[in-house]
Amino acid sequence: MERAFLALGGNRGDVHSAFDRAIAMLCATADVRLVARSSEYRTPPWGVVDQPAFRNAVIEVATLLSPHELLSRALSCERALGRDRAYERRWGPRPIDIDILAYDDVELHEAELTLPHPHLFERAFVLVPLAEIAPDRVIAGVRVRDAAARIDATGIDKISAS
Ligand code: A4P
Ligand code: MG
Repeated sequence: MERAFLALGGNRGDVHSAFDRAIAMLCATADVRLVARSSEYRTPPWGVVDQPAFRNAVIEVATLLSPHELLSRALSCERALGRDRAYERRWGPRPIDIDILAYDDVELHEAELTLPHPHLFERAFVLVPLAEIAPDRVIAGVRVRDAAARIDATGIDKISAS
């Protein structure tokens, strides 16, 4: 099985339960298994700042799916959880967003799927939860803990489990 890291984010509705449901759907078949799940973080909106705070988390899965199969699984989970891109603007509010951060050491440069994720190292809302579960993972030659130590994580707050 290959290992992949997925970023979960959302800022509309009950995002915590959307994460639970997304993870259950992603891992509903034997070819995707949950390996690790980070805490959830309240994060200031990035990109379009005039919108509610996000909740973000990162998971690690072991999978037999190819990168494209994993992406289509992620996109169908988003749709099942009520995401409709026709009513959204880029970087705007959404109930759930699932991005593939890295898939093994695969590099892809397609519009449909870019790996590792092109904005990974610019986003504290991704690096902080990723560093919690995979500090020693090296992505594109950079150790996650080093990238996380360098980024400004102002306003990123761990949400205590209830
Ligand atoms: N795509 C290409 N590469 C990938 C990949 N590695 N993983 C394609 C997932 N998808 C990938 O995505 C557009 C297309 O990107 C997908 O159909 C897929 O084929 P999208 O989710 O429809 O577009 P988007 O989310 O509106 O744009 P983008 O650039 O993906 O936005 P992001 O990066 O998802 O940002 N602030 C905080 N604090 N927390 C957040 O989670 N999220 C966003 C959205 C903005 N600000 C945020 C957060
Ligand atoms: Mg996205």
